[in-house]
Amino acid sequence: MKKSHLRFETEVIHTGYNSGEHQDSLVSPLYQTSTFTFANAEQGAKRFAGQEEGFIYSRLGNPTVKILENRMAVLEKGEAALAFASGMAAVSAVLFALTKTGDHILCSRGIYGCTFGFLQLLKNKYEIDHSFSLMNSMELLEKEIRTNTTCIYIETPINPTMKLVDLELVVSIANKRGIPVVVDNTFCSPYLQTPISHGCDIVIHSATKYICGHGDVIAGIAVGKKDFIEKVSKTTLKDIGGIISPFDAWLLLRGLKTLPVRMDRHCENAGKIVEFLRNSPKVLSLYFPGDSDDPEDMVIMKKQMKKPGGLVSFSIKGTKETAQAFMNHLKLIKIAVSLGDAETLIQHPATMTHAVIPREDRIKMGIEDTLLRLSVGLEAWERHY
Ligand code: LCS
Repeated sequence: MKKSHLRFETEVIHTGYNSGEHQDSLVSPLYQTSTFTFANAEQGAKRFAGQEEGFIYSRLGNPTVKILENRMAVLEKGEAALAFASGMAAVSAVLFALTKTGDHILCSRGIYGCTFGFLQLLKNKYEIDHSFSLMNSMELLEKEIRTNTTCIYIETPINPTMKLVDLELVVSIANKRGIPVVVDNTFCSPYLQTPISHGCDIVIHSATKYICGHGDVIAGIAVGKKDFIEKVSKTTLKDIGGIISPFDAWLLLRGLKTLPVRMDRHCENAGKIVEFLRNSPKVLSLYFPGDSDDPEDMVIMKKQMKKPGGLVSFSIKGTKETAQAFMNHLKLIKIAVSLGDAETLIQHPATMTHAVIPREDRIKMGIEDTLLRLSVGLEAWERHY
């Protein structure tokens, strides 16, 4: 991918689309088609053999999807990207591509519940092992990386505890050992953090969240080097088949145009909520990037994130039932999983997004029964009296 000279706010609108190639349509068209016609049998054969560029069948590529992929590659500072039917389709396709039986994956101490579930599947069915690490010092990482580690998998901020991982620290060790570093960048979007510019190899998104921004699509994205993305495209995407629909790709292209504007507003609103919660006698602890007891967190936040983001977690004084009663008393805020939508959402990780993780592991990750996660929306934060 050519280095772009445009600013992020301009790239989200223009990059990867040339109206001259599409009947001068201002907005990228929706190619809602399953297949593409060949002029003759020889052309079809050439396209299948990779001797001629062009579309074949939408599981192998589609023009609307391609525009989205090209735009995401530039926004994430990568060489190429692939879009998927869900964030989990992206996670599983990337991890399948990086591992084989006998390998080991080193993960941040805290990952999304279904990613945890997929790691269990890899372990039980294919003997691909994993372990969790705080990843907060060279010594620890040196000790925890095994001879059979073929992938380092990170969420930062971690869902839902908002703890941060120092990407440059991990990269400095992973590079020496030639181990690819995968970062799930769902919580930040490329507006707040671009892990590839810190030396990471692959970025994953649940595009369901901030990339879409409107709560009406389930989708995933993977970004990385051209060779790796091509390999995933020709193996774990093509043959497992978790492709995005052209319509969903079109909706993501629409959502992306307002990403910077939305993210600024999410961040501003989250800052107000943090101020409010910090002063509440009902709140036991607050989890927000750069706002923890750990001074290192602020250093990491400033190094790799533009702003702390739109997600706020907090634990409430009392029990699980106290937390549930609090949720039930909310009027405007909706009780729902997912995040990054216009609507402010609240969920209870211990019984919802992270319920599949056994309690003992969940507690080690910092997910107490009284923890609540708010995805701060775009509403006005002040009341109109
Ligand atoms: N990675 C992260 C960090 C996530 O938060 C999620 C979904 C995924 C991957 C999977 O993406 P999906 O397949 O759903 O597009 N996280 C959710 C959450 O926190 N609430 O509901 C879903």
